[in-house]
Amino acid sequence: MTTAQQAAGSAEAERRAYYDRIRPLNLTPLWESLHALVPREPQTPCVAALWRYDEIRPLLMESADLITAEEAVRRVLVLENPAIPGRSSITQSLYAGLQLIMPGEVAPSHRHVQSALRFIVDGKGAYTTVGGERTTMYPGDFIITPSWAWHDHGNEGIAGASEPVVWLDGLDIPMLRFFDAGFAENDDARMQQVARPEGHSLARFGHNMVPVRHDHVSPTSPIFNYPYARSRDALAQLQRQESPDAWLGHKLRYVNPLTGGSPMPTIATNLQLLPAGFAGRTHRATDGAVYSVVEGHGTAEIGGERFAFGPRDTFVVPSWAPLRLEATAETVLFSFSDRPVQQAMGVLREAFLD
Ligand code: GTQ
Repeated sequence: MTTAQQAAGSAEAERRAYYDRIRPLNLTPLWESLHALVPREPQTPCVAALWRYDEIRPLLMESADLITAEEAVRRVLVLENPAIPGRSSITQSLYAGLQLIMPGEVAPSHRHVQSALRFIVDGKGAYTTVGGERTTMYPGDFIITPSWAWHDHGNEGIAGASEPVVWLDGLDIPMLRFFDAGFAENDDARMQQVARPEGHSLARFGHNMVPVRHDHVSPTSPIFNYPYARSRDALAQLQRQESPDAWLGHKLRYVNPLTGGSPMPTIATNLQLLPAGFAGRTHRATDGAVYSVVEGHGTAEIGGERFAFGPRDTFVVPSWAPLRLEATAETVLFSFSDRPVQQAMGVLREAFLD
């Protein structure tokens, strides 16, 4: 050992001894962790993952034999990012789960500070009641439960048919946990009184017009069901009338008609169409995103790893992971992310590569 090495070794030993002495005082040296705390670029612990609906559906149906929606309160299989098990998180900031409601069941009324979105994946004829207005669910509908709004779900069927209904829940649960700002309460009644006719919010706010006199002050959109039929129609027309973006295909974001911003203060939502044969270029963004496949087949190449997807599958793209989308058949993807929060903080970054 050289003299220089000996000197370095004893300096290191002195430092360790010093760290040992300051630890009982709840002190730690920044210089040992600075690079990890302030990384050169995002270093998410999360990984890309895909959940195949064909694999999950039988397990979801099995859960209906184990527990009722009433007893479970919400009968949901949580989609956990495989790299951070036990945290009920699909990304660091977002929660996702697949909720099942069987014909005749009720998921009782409650409210919480956490905002929720429902993206209907399978089956029709369930409803959710939000703040006294009911909406019937059809596959592909994007439905919002605003922060602190009473909500109960049920499944009474429609047009004489009744079937299990499954939707993707997206919530800002990890964000609220981060801020330690969560409150929740159960309703006295199992189901809310319906106070307004179905479709009332959409009639008032959903036609590029808003009532001249209204008292909607919440940061969440006054529209709480963005029906698939309408959104899909817009994409079909765009596909006929313009060429797709080389990175995103035909991608529309949902808006709050009162602000032009995202319908939920904490979560952005999008619907995009990839024409058959689409081979997208690579892009990345600091908002990791959750995708639900509505129609079609293709491949998501995430950080170099290829995931083949089909209808009703869910996949997650971690923050800053390069994403390239390909479609073998005409494909429609719903997605959500924490983009509005990053925009409010002025930290959102994205890059369009290739
Ligand atoms: O439907 O209210 O997936 O409160 C997680 C928490 C759904 C809901 C979830 C919830 C709900």
